[in-house]
Amino acid sequence: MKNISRRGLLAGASALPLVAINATGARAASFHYKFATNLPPEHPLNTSNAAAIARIKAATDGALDIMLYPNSQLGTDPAMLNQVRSGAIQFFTLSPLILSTLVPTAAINGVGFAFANEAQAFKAMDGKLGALVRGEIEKAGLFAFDKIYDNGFRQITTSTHPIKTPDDLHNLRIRVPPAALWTSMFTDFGSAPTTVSFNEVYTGLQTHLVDAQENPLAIISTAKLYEVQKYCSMTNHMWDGFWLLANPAAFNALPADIQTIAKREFARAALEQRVAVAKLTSGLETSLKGNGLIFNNTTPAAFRAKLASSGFYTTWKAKFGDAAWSTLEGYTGTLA
Ligand code: X2X
Repeated sequence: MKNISRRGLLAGASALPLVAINATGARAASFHYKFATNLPPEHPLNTSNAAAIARIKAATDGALDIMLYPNSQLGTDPAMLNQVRSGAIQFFTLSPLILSTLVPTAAINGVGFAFANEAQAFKAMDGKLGALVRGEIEKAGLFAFDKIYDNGFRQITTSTHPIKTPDDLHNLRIRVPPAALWTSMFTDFGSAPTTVSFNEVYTGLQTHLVDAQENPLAIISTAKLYEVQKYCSMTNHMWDGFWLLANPAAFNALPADIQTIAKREFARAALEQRVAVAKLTSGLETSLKGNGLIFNNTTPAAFRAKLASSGFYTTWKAKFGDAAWSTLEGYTGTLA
C-alpha cells in the first residue's frame, strides 16, 4: 500500500479507501501532488512553500507528499494555468493579473498607483477585495487559498536609459507579463510593450529582444536580471501578489483533516513569505548597486497623471465594474 501510485489509487478509488493505515498506525503516502511556481528556488515564494510542504508531510504522516517545481520547470504561466485546470498540476502560484485571462476581476490589484504601501495592499487582499476575487476564482472552477503571497511593488529596469519622467517611457521596448492590464498600462505610457513569459525574460533582455522589464527588487535580484540591465528606476507603479491555486478535484480528494492541515500551513507560509520578501527587499537597493545597477527615484504623481489623462482609470473602472472598483477604492481612496 505504501508505494501505491496516485493513478492506481484513483483508478480503484471506488473500491479502496483513499488513505490507508499501515501496521504502525501511520498513514501511507497516498497523495503525490505537484506544486509549480515561475520563480527561482531562492525566492521566498519557494523557500516559504518548501517549508510548508515539509510541515504538511510531517503533520500528515507522509500521506500528502508534495513535490515543488520552481523556475517554470513545468511550463510558462499560461501553460501551467492550463495544467492546474486539467489536474496535471495540483498546486500553482500565479499572478492575479495573469489569472485574469480566466478571471477578469482578478487583475484589479494591478491598477496603476492604486496602493500606497504593502500594508494597504494586504489589508485589501486579506479583506473584502481579496474575498471578492476568490469568489470569482471559485466560480471559474479553481480553488484559491485564503492568503495571497507577496510579489511586491514593481520597478522598471532598462539597458538604455533611466526612467525619470513619463516621457522616458516613450517608445521604450519593455517586456510585460502575459496579461491585458500590463499591456494597457504601458501602451498608455506610450511605450512599446512586448509580452514575454517570465522564463524567457533573462534571455530576452540579454539578446535585446527587449530593452526593459519591470519587476519587484526581490525578483530582479533572485533572477539575476541585474546581469543584463543597467538602470533601475523606482517607479512603484503597481503592487502584485501570487494566489496559491489548487485543482479543486485534487484538493477535494484529500480527507478533510488533510485539507485543514494544508490550509493552515499554506496560510502560515504566505504570512512568513510576506515578512521574508520585506526583509530581503529592505537590503536590496544597496546590494543591487553593488551588482552595478544604477538607481533613481521618481515622482509617482507625474506617472499617475499620465495614466489619468490617457483614460486608463476610466477604461479599467468600466471593465471591472462599479462594485469591484468601489471595493478597491474603499481601501485606496478615489482613483477615478
Ligand atoms: O512574470 C513576472 O514578471 C512575474 C514573475 O513578476 C509574475 O509572475 C507576474
